[in-house]
Amino acid sequence: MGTVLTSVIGGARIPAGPRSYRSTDPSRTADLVAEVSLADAAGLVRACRAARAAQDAWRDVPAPVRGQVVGSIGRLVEANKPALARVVAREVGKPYAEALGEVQEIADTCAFFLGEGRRLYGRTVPSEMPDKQLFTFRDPVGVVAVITAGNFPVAVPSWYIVPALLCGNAVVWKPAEYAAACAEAFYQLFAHAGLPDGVLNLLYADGPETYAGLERALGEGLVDKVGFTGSTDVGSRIGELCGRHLQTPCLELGGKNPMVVTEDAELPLAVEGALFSGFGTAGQRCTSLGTAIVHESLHGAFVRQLDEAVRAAPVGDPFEDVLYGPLISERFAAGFEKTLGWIGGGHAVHGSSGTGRITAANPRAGFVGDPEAGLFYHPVIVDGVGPADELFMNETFGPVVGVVPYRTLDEAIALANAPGYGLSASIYTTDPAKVFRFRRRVSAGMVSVNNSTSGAEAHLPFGGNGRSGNGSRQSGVWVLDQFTRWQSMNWDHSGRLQKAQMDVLEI
Ligand code: UN1
Repeated sequence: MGTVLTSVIGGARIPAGPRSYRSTDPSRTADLVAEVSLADAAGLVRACRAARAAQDAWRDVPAPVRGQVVGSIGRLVEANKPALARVVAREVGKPYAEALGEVQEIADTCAFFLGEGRRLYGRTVPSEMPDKQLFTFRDPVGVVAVITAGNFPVAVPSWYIVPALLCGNAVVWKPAEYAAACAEAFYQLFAHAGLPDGVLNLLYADGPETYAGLERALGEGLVDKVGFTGSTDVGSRIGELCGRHLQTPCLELGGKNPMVVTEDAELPLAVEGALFSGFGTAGQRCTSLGTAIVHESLHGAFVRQLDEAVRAAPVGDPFEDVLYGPLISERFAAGFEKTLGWIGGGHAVHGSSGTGRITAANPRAGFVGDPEAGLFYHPVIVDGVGPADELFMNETFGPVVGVVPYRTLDEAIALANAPGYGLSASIYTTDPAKVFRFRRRVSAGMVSVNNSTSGAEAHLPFGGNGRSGNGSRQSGVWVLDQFTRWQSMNWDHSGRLQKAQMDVLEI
């Protein structure tokens, strides 16, 4: 009987409660990775209170010193990179090489915000009156509730938690329960870097209790900002809840990310990009490729070459050299099964020796590991999709890529925008005029040129439009506007009452 992980509120572990979740290895679902005790709504409210109490002192720690703490976190993460990556590969089935990259993304984020602690600039602004000076200051918002998914169980949390802490906020973090061991390891590294108790609270809970707790905490004025990464449906519920309390959350939701391949594109490059972003991470990135929109002159060759590339790519055990491993958990597998049901009679299916679960009875060439033991799925290419198909219109979160031919660039852009998401979009072309027309007209927070839809760098604004989010952006300096509020100050040293707009100097 192993230890049951419990939440940490105000620096102390809370006792295990009656409900727990068993997080298993998706490559060997019979193997337990962590058992985690689930807190209830009242636990989340208590965590927010502890955060509120701790934030008071943390906000007064000078920002460069908070930056030093962030720097220590980054160094600890670097020093423990292989160990943390192993937990990620084991618990969510991400290939180990990708997991190392994910851990690197935390270190990169810390490196960026270490320096930001010495900036956090405000401005001095001239006044319209003499002997008066205007200033702006960035202040922390207060308590930030962070709710994250398990497909990037450590990098994406760091995009919220690191800048939120640097800005002087306290955080209550609710990780995905199916990535509890990743969350625990991440928390341990942060706790050892010298954060005062209560500045980062870790709350293991399921969705319904989190929502109920958040509703109460917002009602009691205990939460000042919500950061959420997850599905569009849950994101819109969280957005509604925050709106009732006049808050704008930071929402990073789904994607149905298009790749346009123009008639002048370098085809092998486009095929390589489609393979990586469509099937890498088993298609479980919010930036994964949804649909390849390919000029009719290249369409046949593109499908053929992608089909060949997919068939040659090894799939299986994430600790081997594979393109992708299992789906993250039974819940993700069930969601993907539903998606596969969208494939209809009018579609041409390529890419594999089958659709659905890979088993010994339904094998796949190049499979590494034990297909019966885990949540492994065939890679699927579905040709001939269009706006009338669910598969074209909705996020799939699994190893399936749609393909559709087009004639004119404007037709391709219309197809790219049709599903109404707006996270990441890519164009493969050698024509700069097409690049700029595409960039202007496509609805996407992130555009790639001759590069795949996934793999954003950690210091550029990250976020989407439409069904992908509410326009908020994470990462780099842009995220500072999520976790700080501007305060303006005017200081009159004239020794008399000068009235704005009324006592303006005439010359
Ligand atoms: C996500 O899937 O939630 O751009 C984030 C990428 C990664 C992050 C994906 N750096 O693909």
